[in-house]
Amino acid sequence: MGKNLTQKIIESHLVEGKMIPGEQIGLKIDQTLTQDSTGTMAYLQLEAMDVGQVKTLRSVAYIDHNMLQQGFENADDHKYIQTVANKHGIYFSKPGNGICHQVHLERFGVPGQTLLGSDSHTPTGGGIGMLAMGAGGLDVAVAMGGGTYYINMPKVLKVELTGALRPFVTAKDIILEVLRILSVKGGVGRVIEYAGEGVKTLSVPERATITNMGTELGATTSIFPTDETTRAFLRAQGREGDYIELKADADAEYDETITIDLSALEPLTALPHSPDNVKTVKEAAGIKVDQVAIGSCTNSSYLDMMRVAKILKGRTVPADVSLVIAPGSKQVLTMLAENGALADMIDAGARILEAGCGPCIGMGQAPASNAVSLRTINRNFKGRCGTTSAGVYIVSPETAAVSALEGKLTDPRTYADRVDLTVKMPEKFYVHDNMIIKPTDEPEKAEVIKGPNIKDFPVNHALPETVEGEVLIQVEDNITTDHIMPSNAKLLPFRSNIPYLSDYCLTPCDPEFPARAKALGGGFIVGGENYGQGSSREHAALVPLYLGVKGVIAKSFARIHKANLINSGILPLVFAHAEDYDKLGQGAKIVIENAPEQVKTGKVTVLVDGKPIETRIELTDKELQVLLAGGKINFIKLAQ
Ligand code: MIC
Ligand code: SF4
Repeated sequence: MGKNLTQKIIESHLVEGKMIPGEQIGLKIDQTLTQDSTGTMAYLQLEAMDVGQVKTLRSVAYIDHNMLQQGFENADDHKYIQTVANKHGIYFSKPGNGICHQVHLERFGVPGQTLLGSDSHTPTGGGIGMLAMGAGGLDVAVAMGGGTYYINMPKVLKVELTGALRPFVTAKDIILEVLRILSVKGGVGRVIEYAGEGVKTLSVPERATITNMGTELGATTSIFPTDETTRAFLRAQGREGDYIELKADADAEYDETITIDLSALEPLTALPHSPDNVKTVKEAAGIKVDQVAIGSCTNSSYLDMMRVAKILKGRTVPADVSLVIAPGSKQVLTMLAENGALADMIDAGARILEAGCGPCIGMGQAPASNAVSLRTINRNFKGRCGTTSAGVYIVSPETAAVSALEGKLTDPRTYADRVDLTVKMPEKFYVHDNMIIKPTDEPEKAEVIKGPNIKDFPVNHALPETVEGEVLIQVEDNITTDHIMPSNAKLLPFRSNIPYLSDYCLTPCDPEFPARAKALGGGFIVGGENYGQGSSREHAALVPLYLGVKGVIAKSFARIHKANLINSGILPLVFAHAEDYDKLGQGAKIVIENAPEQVKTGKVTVLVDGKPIETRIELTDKELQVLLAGGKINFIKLAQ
């Protein structure tokens, strides 16, 4: 039987386990990336583990999220990351060099290698055939130290692409269609592997848009095969030597298959407040638009920006629309500046931001109250843009640019008679890596600088015999890590300061949660389906740990968040009978007796006000050891 591409890369990196879906496998990690908002924790943990020089083929530390420096905090974090990277053999990408995923694709990604990143959109690398996964900072730190990365062997879902996109229909519309079909939970436990005749019609940045936003499906990762298009992209980056051909065997088997006819697709949009709330732009057209933001790791490539510039050229953004554009990297921005496209954008009335995440993570450009904001981003969770009452619509760059000019959500095909969107892929990208700093050859002399904003992270203790406490909060389905640990311009500067962040934990669900958790000395969280979807931020586990949270009982968990809870020694329990959710309202008293013994069996009886309910705890052997030890740091210390 032939193998699919996912199985081939997993097989060549398999350190432990068997490739049977659902079973634990250990993978060798070739490359890692971190960004600044998760990176400080990752490097504090790296230091705590005494890793010395990193053992990967390449590790890169990016600064792209916390770029507003309205106080000393972000600058302190940048300095810490730069100095710690220098000491440990890690390349450092300076603020302004671009968004980690965009830059990594341009300058570092290698087909067929594994990449682990402390950011949920690390699967962007799947656009050039990497097996690229997001994880919590601690798992990335372990991988930097040469440690194995453990996951459950995913199922492989093939998306067969047929036909070719029609003009003004884009890669963003492909992934929105996949989200419409599968939903934000549909990718859980799966790798999404693209195949079929339609693949060759897509450029590398288009493939990367699709694998990037595969994260919103809850997938472990997404991947494209490589071909002459990949080779040409790497050649244009001066890296043809990194190319290898990768594809599934002709008789490869997949666990599931869906087919998408690219020629039948239309421009799509995800309505507030979920990436799977998908409609055609035509259906939603006409809504008055207040703000349009073009950029983010999903859609900030040279090709995206050139098409936007072509739409804007010689036209004007109306008085009541604010258009902001953030190109994805220094490379993209320089090329736009050199060929005049940047001038077309500025002239049309766009506000140009530095190359970074910017509005995507609420770092500035929060819209007005009740505003409608069209964005080319990947997730539109409520409040993430910085304004809770605003509605964010996810669209392609083409739909965004046309709608910005029209002042209302508009099907971009209405411009088909006015604008020719053909953009040639450059034969040579502009390459000048002066904002990528190589680590020192003399690490023993290198000093690590930690400013006062950098505080210790909390460490749990071994799982006790009896675990007890009150239900502190009961929340609904699809709670995101943006709910659990909100991120915005005010909070991001405190990503290295867990005590400070703890006052904001779960406040979008209940502003009283932190005070209650503190007053009761901790307790339990009760969740619905897909608890913890979204970002990889381990702060969504570390902050509850700091507040004394001992367990989360939910209908199901998102992959990365569940791993982060285990790494923090917090029990991720799943209701055996979903209807028991109703018995666990706020204030219910919970007792788990003989906790370690019960956890080992995978079945945990929880006493709720004295009455038993059944829960499951699905752990690999390694995860069980970690949980019993009270988290990964304790587990590693015990092993030393
Ligand atoms: C996001 O898009 O939510 C982030 C901000 O990039 C996060 C990382 C973080 O919370 O710092 C992610 O995707 O993992
Ligand atoms: Fe940055 Fe947004 Fe991408 Fe997260 S999703 S890495 S915040 S651009």
